[in-house]
Amino acid sequence: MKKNEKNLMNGLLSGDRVCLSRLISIVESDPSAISRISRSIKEVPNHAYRIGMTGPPGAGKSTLTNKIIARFREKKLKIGVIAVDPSSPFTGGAVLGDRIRMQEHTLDNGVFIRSIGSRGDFGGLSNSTSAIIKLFDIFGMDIVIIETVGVGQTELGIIKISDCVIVTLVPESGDSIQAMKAGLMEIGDIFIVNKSDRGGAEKLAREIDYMISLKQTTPKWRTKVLTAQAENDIGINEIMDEIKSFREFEELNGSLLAKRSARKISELDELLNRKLKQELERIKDMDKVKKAISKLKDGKLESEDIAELIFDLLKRE
Ligand SMILES: Nc1nc2c(ncn2[C@@H]2O[C@H](COP(=O)(O)OP(=O)(O)O)[C@@H](O)[C@H]2O)c(=O)[nH]1
Ligand SMILES: [Mg+2]
Repeated sequence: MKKNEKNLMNGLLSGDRVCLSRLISIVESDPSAISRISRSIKEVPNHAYRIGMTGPPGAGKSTLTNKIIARFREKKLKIGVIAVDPSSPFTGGAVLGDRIRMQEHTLDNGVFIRSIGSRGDFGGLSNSTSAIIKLFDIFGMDIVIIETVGVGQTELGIIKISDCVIVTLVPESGDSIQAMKAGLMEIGDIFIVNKSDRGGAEKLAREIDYMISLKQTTPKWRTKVLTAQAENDIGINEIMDEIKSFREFEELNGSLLAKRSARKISELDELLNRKLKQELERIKDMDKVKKAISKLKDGKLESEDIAELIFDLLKRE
């Protein structure tokens, strides 16, 4: 591990926010740095409960997050927030919006908010998101909230990194069919119809509830649809209760543990993929590989043959 990283890690472990911030920048530009960092400590605590906040732009995710932070802070819990900006020209202002919405917490030492770009990676989440969550965890956060925009199938990576997914919808953001198309119906553990001051919320809530009742596969847990007015601080206590119930339910029946093990396996998968790709760069005779691949295209070789060839070349290096 690099010397400055070591110093930063010591700072992180002693609760230095500047060190946390600098380490986040390091893993943001090079997500693989997290391997070095987490190897330098005995064990990653895996203590933080991860809440994923998703839904269409403008639904009120940041406003809701802001209120949820306040409730957790009443219990003195430490919270890390990652606001993922989809870096698209259409939603370019999102990061600024998130900052403004959560501004009241920026001076609170128990809250750390970071906005990051998604760079169009799979799942709409950058590779660095998992790494940042790990840093938050080592720092001693009790809760991590990840805010992402959920607009299409490619944005559903949130489910892979969260313990609990909250889907926020609004009456005017389109009907329940829209949400279903975006794949949001499948991923929510809790649904919120926000902006209920605007009318149409009860109807949308009933529609979503009906669709859930058709899809519900876990017999014991019944996903709820709550209505809220984030801006007016209405319905927030009910949301907090629901988060608590869901967490307790999953802790008791073992699903939380199962989810977390599955996540570790998929992390291992990604890590191996990355390492293997790095290994491939060691091959000097790339011309041979390229030629073989062109034969694959015109059907003269099969993919199995090429895989064999590549592994042979690797062994020779
Ligand atoms: N009318 C109404 N507006 C709200 C409510 N909650 C949030 N908003 C507004 O909706 C806009 C988008 O909120 P924001 O939290 O940035 O949405 P995000 O893009 O999902 O994070 C902001 O102007 C908020 O003030 C609500 O309950 N009622
Ligand atoms: Mg937002």
